[in-house]
Amino acid sequence: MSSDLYRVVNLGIKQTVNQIIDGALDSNADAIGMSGLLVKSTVIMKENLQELTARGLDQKWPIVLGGAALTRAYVEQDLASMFPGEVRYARDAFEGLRLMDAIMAVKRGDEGAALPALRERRVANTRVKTEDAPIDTRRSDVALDNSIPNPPFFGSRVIKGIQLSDYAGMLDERALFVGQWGLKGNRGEYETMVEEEGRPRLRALINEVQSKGWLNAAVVYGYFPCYSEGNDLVIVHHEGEHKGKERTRFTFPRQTRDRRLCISDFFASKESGKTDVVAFHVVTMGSTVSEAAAQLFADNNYREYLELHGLSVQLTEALAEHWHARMREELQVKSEDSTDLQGILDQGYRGSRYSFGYPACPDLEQQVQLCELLDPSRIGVELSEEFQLHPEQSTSAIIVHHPEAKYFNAN
Ligand code: B12
Repeated sequence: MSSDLYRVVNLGIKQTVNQIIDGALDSNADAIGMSGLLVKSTVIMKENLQELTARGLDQKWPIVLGGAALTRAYVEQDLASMFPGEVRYARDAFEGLRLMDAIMAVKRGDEGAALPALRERRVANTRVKTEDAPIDTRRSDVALDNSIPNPPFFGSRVIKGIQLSDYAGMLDERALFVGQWGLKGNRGEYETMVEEEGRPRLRALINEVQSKGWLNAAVVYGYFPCYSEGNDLVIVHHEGEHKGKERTRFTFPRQTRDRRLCISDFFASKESGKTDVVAFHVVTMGSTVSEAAAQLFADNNYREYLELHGLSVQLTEALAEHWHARMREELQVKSEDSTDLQGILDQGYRGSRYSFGYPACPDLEQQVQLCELLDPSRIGVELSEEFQLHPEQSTSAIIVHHPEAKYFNAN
């Protein structure tokens, strides 16, 4: 299959719809592509399409959308039904290219040329609207007789200057090489690429970022007394005049099917009279590496940008994994850990580390309570109005010790 050559004018991240329209007009674009990584971007995509329509520009450019936050159904059913122009979803860059070929064929007026059909709505949405249904707060069958570990302290602590050698062992090479750097091939080819390109480049890049002092790994973490109440997890004060009284609460969604799991079920209930313990952390690689990556991007050094950005985000994950392991050690449950890295990456340990925005706790807004408890500004991390952490190379989590706690989808 052959493709035309396309010039991509990269406008950069967090552009307003007006900047996108101006960019498309300035460069006389044939199509507009937008990428959405976080839930919030699904709303922004919709608003952008509405704005294009309001300005009478909906027929001017076909729109191609992609990114982890979007799904084919959302783009080709929900968005397509409100956008008079053409909008399509691209699962990856290759589908983006195929779409561009079709878009250009239509534009040239090639005989029989057409954009791929929109995905059809397969089943009518028969699920009862949850807003009208009473919220199910009945506990699931999660065991209640688990032991509750003793944390080494209550409250939060800040750890700075963590050495790369401490957490580099948790780096998920596959996620880096395949997911970020785009090394792909069949099994044998992939191994050769990893040996000949991936690992040598990784070693060189790690030496470079270390010698330049770009990595400033830091963590803020803590343990808090708590109990569950229905779908809520209630955090209580551990000291002072309000000791034992409610400090803040998180509300988690409950599955409507399967085991009807809800994160709060993993904690001792109010009625049990027991006090349980929950942990949280925020980890960051610091802002220097973010700025270095942004500079490469601004200088049009895309390959270097892709490599540095990819490494820095995977190191963020590695740091989160490493600190979670430290916390299991502190809670004295680490003896249950899997002995190899893949086992650890597949949650081969007691409990789980959930991040707000992930399927078991999709509500990003609850990062607010988490940040109140930990005050990550002490490691230079701020929560934006859109509940994103800055610098980008940061991640937060709620750490649950219950042996039955594993990833699940709350929908
Ligand atoms: C790496 C990663 C991170 C990294 C870096 C994130 C980053 N800014 O790059 C770190 C560890 C920092 C991170 C943190 C968080 N993350 Co994260 N993360 C991921 C992960 C595992 C991979 C994303 C990635 O880099 N993929 C590689 C790139 C190259 O792929 P891509 O972006 O999908 O793009 C490809 C295609 O989608 C397509 N494409 C994309 N856009 C476009 C556009 C066009 C026009 C076309 C043609 C194609 C196209 O082409 C690309 C190449 O194939 C995803 C899960 C996943 N598997 O996608 C979650 C994910 C993005 N993260 C998620 C969440 C919730 C978070 C946190 C909020 C968690 C938390 N509470 O801390 C934080 C937020 C951080 C912040 N600063 O606010 C959620 C987002 C959920 C949502 N729908 O909003 C995801 C989807 C995980 C999940 N399954 O729930 N994360």
